[in-house]
Amino acid sequence: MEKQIVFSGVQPSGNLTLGNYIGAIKNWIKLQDEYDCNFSVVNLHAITVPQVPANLRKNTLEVLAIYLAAGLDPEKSDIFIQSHVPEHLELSWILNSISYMGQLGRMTQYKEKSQKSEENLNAALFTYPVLMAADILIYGTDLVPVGEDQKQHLELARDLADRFNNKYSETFVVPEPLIQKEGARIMSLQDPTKKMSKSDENENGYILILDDRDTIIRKVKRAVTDSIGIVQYTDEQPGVKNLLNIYSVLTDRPVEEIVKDYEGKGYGDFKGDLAIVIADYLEPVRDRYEEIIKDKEYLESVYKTGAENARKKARKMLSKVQRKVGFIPMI
Ligand code: ATP
Ligand code: LTN
Repeated sequence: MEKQIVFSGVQPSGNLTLGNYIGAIKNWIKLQDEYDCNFSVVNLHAITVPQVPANLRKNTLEVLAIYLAAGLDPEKSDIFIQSHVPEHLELSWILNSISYMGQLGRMTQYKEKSQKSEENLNAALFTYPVLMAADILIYGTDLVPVGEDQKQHLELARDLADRFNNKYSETFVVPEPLIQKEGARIMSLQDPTKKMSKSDENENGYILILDDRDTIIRKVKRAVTDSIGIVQYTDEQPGVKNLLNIYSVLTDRPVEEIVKDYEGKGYGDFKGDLAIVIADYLEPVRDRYEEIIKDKEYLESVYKTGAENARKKARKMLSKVQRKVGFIPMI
């Protein structure tokens, strides 16, 4: 039987957080044996908000190195930089022609980000989810492992696949989101009603995958909790709830068991132990990262091979789509 197809990506729009790791990358690792996987550093998406070119360049290689340090294996998966596979953009133009302005205007991420940049609102931010749909549909993707915040974009990708299939005949697979129940939405350590985000202006709100031990301990200690003072899992204590979620995913232990361990103990003990759990978890990733990021030749070989393989697959789908919409092949 043919393997099912997986696609996912992270934007090189800053340093990756524990939220990106738990919500996305960590879940990709275990898919590699069972699925035909494609993982991309989605730099075309990153320029929908202002970027300093030198930083974008640096972040792109950093994200790639984090992928590899986390355990993505170029022998098993195609790992590539989005702009090296321009077919995504060609498909995205065609999908734009069947996308409704109204639906794009209702995307939560667009609404949030456009408010932040009102005076200089760019068109790419608006059509961003169409490019994301192209990323996914061009590989005939069955499954898209993402965090909770991407659910709406995935719904759009599904709509576009359906709409195209109905208008031009069966072409695209309608993809399913793969959202892990635990850790789908890691919250900010400073405001547990907001998601942990790499673009947060308060650096105490997030833990970076590459943060050192002391920084991790300091940030966890400063995490906002409440005055109730009991380690328990309830909506009235969103800060503690978030910390328990992180603890549980990283140790693979049920929340109830962890809550029991802290019966009669305060937040100090709990946070102290959690900081060590996080630091121990990230340390080997950071060590591998330090090795990989130095090896530019290796990084180049990974993204070059990844893009070559991805392009072969992408071209096939693109030609099919072009034929269906009435474009004449050159030869
Ligand atoms: P930004 O905050 O700059 O908008 P981001 O941190 O959301 O970006 P993305 O590149 O947009 O990062 O997301 C990459 C992946 O990480 C997506 O699958 C997304 O769902 C997941 N993700 C991001 N933040 C979290 C979080 N706080 N909890 C769980 N998953 C997350
Ligand atoms: N929109 C995503 C990043 C992204 C993506 C994708 C995720 C771009 N293309 C395709 C999954 C599949 C984000 O902002 N997290």
